[in-house]
Amino acid sequence: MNTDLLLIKPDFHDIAIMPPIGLGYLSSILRKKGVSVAIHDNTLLGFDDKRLEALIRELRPRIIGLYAATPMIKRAEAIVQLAKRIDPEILVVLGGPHPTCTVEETLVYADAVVMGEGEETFPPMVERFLGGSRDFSGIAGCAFKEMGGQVKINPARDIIRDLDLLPFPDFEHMPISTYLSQGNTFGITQRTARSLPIMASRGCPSNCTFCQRFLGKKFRIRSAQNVVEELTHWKDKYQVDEFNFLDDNFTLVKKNVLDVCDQIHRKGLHIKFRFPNGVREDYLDEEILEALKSVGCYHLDFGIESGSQKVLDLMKKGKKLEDIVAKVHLCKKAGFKVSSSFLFGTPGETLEDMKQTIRFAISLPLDSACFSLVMPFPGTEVRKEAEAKGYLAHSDYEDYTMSLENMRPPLQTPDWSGKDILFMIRKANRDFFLRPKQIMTLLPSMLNPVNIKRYAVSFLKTLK
Ligand code: B12
Ligand code: SF4
Repeated sequence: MNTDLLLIKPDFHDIAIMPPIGLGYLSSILRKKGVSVAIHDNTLLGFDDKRLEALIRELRPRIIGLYAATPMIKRAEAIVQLAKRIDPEILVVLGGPHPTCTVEETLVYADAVVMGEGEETFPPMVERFLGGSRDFSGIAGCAFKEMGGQVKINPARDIIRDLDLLPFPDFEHMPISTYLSQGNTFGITQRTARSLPIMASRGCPSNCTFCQRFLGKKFRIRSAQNVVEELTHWKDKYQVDEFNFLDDNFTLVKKNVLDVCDQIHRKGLHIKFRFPNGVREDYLDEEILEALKSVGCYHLDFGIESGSQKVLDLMKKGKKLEDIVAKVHLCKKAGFKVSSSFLFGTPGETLEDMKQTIRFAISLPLDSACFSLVMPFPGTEVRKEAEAKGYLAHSDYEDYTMSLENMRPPLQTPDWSGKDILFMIRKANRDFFLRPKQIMTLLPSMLNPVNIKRYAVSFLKTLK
């Protein structure tokens, strides 16, 4: 079989496995242009090199496109090398958060990189390559190696302003029934594993120093009609009634949130949904909460991040502790499950600040919490600071993950070592979760068969 393009998400021990919507968008657009596309999610299918080689030999793609977040970049590089061994003429293009922020590093082994959103940049590259040229000059938003091996970085492409113009992601050519049946929820409090991801908006204007914001600072949202059309489409097609909104900052504009809720209500769509990537609690008020609750939102995930005002300011969160307390109580009163992430290890933070964070997390009526390390991802302000001050312990990207097992923390400062941080995270997990009230709150989710394997086992490891 000859395939024009094979899109791959490399394998990685992900905390949640879901259809990769970014690759899905690229596939939908390219298929409309007559390009033959296959999508292979190795986080789901877990092929070893032998099976990947067999797949590539069977599909004989002319182009391989790989998604990569930072912790999976080494695996992505290994797949590039595998592809090149099979056929050096295959064009290998990388996209996603890591390649976008490490263009030159990535072009040491890849042929080209797409920086940021790919829907407008990748199709002209594919068309040009299938037409016989490897010269991507003049295509904004990409970088590539010229024939002589020199790196050429084209100007950045403007963000996509009207997201309604995009088709829905191509779930039809993904093994959706496997995603839905393999029993994996996105977070311990999720109702069911039979859920699908959706993105209603892109971009975030906030300035958090640890965040990459690689889809841009400018916030754009699809029309409420377009979002609800997509929800209805997947519900009807796959009998799915739960959705995970992956937006960076869905609640930024109140009117948008109310419009989406109103549209769900008008269409009589019965669904459940959550925001596992987090919403900013400071934008929520009683009216928004009531609207969200009335159309099926049952869980709110926040990025409170710290219980120290000094650290919140260092992170440039733009929040006050007292407001956070008030909002968490408001959301609980409105009947939502509430959880939050907390980050340890911002440069300038002390061990005392971390203890304050643990006390703060315990003082809030949270259903769940996730304590992890600040990671100096390329492209973030934290990384620039760490490099300037000599705080970077190493750049072994496989360790830039939330999994604590055998992890070597990539940051150390005069206030703490990597070992101190790991100790604090384990202490936070023990102090927060091993309380009778918390155990009772989480027990039903922990005993849920879809969660027991993935969460209960890995959670117990974080307490050691
Ligand atoms: C859902 C999600 C997850 C899910 C699944 C990820 C997935 N992609 O399937 C889970 C929960 C597993 C997860 C885990 C992690 N995540 Co996450 N996640 C997200 C989230 C919220 C949405 C991803 C998404 O679907 N985006 C929407 C689509 C449209 O964008 P996209 O997939 O990037 O694709 C577009 C472009 O990147 C580009 N593109 C992508 N791939 C390709 C390939 C080719 C060939 C081309 C040409 C173009 C291209 O075109 C696409 C269309 O425009 C993003 C935030 C965000 N705004 O993206 C964070 C984000 C990707 N995650 C992030 C992080 C930090 C993590 C973790 C490292 C957390 C941790 N410490 O463990 C882990 C590790 C992930 C890994 N596998 O390596 C960071 C990435 C930082 C980095 N440099 O890696 C992000 C950007 C959040 C942030 N703002 O900091 N994540
Ligand atoms: S962490 Fe959230 S609020 Fe902060 S910049 Fe990133 S997406 Fe925006």
